[in-house]
Amino acid sequence: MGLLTALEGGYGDRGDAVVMDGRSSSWEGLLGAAGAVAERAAGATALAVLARPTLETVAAVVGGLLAGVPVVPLPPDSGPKERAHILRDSGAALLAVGGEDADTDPTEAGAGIGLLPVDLAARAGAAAPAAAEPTPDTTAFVLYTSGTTGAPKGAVIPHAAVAADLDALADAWQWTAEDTLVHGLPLFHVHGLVLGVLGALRTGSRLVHTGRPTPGGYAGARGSLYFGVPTVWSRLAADHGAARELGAARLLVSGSAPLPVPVFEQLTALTGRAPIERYGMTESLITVSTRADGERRPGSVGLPLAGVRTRLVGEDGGAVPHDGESVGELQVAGETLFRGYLNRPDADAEAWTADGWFRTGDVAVIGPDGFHRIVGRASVDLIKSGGYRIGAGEVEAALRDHPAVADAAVVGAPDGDLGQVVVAYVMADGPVTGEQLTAFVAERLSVHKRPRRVVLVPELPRNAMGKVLKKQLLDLG
Ligand code: MLC
Ligand code: AMP
Repeated sequence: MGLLTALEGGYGDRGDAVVMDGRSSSWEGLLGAAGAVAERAAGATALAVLARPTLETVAAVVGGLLAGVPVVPLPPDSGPKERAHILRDSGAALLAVGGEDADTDPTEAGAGIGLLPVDLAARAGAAAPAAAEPTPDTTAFVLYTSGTTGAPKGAVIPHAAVAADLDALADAWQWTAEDTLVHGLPLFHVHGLVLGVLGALRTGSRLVHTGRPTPGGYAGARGSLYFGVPTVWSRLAADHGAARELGAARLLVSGSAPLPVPVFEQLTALTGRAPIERYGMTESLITVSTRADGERRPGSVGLPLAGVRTRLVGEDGGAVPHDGESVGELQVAGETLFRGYLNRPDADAEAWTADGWFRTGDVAVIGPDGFHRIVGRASVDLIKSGGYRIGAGEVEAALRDHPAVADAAVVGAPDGDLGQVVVAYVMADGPVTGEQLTAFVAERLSVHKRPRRVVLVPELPRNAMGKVLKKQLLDLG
């Protein structure tokens, strides 16, 4: 049996598997459409999927996985610069598109890339040879994620890591086929796609995707298990009526960024349910979580999942005690880890320790009871806004492409709604407005990477080495 045990294992008589974009698909229908994709994709180097939140996207992703072809989700709002990088770097031979994108001009996909229109009514041909079962070591995904500098890096994630992570989460959250999972997260990241789609198809729980993660959408969906990023939970906590509706749910799960303690408390008061908080990364999948049957402590992400090991390392490379006070860089090891970055031996060399642990770049504290608290990031150049990871360097490079920009420095400023917002400090040498620069970035990269605020400055503060002093910029406001 492959990765999607419930889907492949005959849940065909249990009604709707997935409700998304106002339509629904049975387990059998989804498997049929995915089988047709698998038939077309078999043998391809990689299958890129234009990842709108639609049933076609789900069928395309499942089809790629069934065929043992690496799936490369493409953010639907990514501009030409980001899209060209992902398609070129991943070596994708095919781009799966659904419904509204089916008549995309093939030249738009890029030279040598074929379009694979996804048809939900399609079924694999009767004569189709059964696809050889992908081995655990087969690449499931190449997920593009931002580093501090440069273009996004492709994290290579094997089937075995996804399976191990979903099973560990099912154990921690008592997640079963009896659940109805609800979320409205994007389908091109770990949270919305790996947990939010494959988790349902592996456990056999029904999935209701709300399109966008709005309080009203969540309240109306009547699920037992809800996923959200902290921005979603803080917007929900501000809508008392919607929040109370979620009191009927079994588990509310927050992740992708720190859940502020006041939001944890408001949510608990309004729903009668203390949220589960869990921690993860694209590269490691989810590694630490509180448990359905355990304590849920505000400000804490809980304990390592089954199969995951964690440790804290100090700046001198020495072990940091798990005393609930000492901070160190969090390093992780275990079955859920990615294999490395595609085409980036330099990034691999930085990310892995000599003894095989992955450096998360997050700074944490571990208590004597094993509970983990994430206290920040080692670099100011990785920004988390609305749960999206945004590299300051990539936004700076996009700004510098503008003819009126002499130089730019990007920081993440604290924000009550999004956690952090992207703020750009720009030295201009021509006439340009902040709105124009925001639109310029939104057109080239994914829309969520656009600066929400642009400050035109005569000079950027620098140290003696010429390095921009980002902490000083943050103090400027
Ligand atoms: C706005 N829009 C623009 C624009 N400005 N379009 C073009 N140009 C501009 N200048 C449009 C957008 O396309 C969008 O359209 C709409 O305006 C609103 O977009 P937004 O302003 O970006 O929405 P916002 O309210 O900021 O979104 C908040 C949010 C979102 C919470 C809904 O940030 C979100 O979905 N976050 C989830 C991130 C996530 O899943 N992270 C997981 C990473 S995995 P339209 O048409 O779309 O409405 C990970 C591992 C782990 O971290 O641990 O989980
Ligand atoms: P991404 O690669 O988009 O998956 O982002 C991973 C990063 O999100 C981590 O390195 C953390 O900085 C952050 N993150 C994820 N979950 C949490 C959490 N529960 N608390 C704090 N930070 C988190």
